[in-house]
Amino acid sequence: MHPADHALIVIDVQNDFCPGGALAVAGGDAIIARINALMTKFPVRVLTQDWHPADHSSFAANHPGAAPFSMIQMPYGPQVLWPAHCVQGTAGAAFHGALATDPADLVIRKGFRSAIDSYSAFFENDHQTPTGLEGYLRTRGVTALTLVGLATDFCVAYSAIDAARLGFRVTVLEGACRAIDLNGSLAEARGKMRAAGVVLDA
Ligand code: VGL
Ligand code: ZN
Repeated sequence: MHPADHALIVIDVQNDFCPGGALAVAGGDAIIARINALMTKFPVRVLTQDWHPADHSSFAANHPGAAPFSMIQMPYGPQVLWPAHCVQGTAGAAFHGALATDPADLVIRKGFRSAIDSYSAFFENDHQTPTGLEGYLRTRGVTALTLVGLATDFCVAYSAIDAARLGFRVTVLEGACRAIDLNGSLAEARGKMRAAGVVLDA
C-alpha cells in the first residue's frame, strides 16, 4: 500500500475511448486489468469522467463544415474538433464495464460546459476554471499522484502537467495509459510532461 498522501487518478476509462467507441483509443481496454490491480494499492482513488452536453463546442458536428480532428480557434485558444463522444447519460459516457468503479472514493466529471472543453482533471482548457479536484486532494492531505488512463497525450498529459504546476509530485504510468497520437501529439505531450517535472514510468 502506498502512503496515505498518495492518490491514484484514473483518467477517462470510458466506453467511447475504448475499442468500438466514438473516439476509440487503440488498446484502450488493455489497461483496465492493471488499473484495477493498482486501485487496491492506493489509499486515495479518483476516477475522472469526460461528460459533455450534446451541443458541446469540441464536437466537429457542432461546427458546420468542420471535419473531425481539425483545429479551430476558441476564445481560450486552439481546440481540436473531436467526433461527438462521452455525451452525458449515453452508454459511450459510461465507464468501461471491466473497470472496477466501486473502489473509487471520488468520481469527478469534466467538460460539462458547452462553451469550453476540459482535458485536465484540474482546470478547464482556459487553464483557469477549476474543477475542484485540487481542493479535494489537498483537504485529504494528498501530495503525490499517480496518473493512468486515457488518453496519454490529451487528458492524462493535461492533468499531469497541471498537477505538477500545482505542486503535487506526479508520476504517469505509461504502460497503464494509451494515446490518441494525433499529428505527433504523443511525443509533444511526453516532452511537455517531462519539462513540467512529471515522472514518466512504465
Ligand atoms: C479526451 C479528447 C477529447 C481524453 C477527452 O480523455 O483524452 N480526449 N476528450
Ligand atoms: Zn472530451
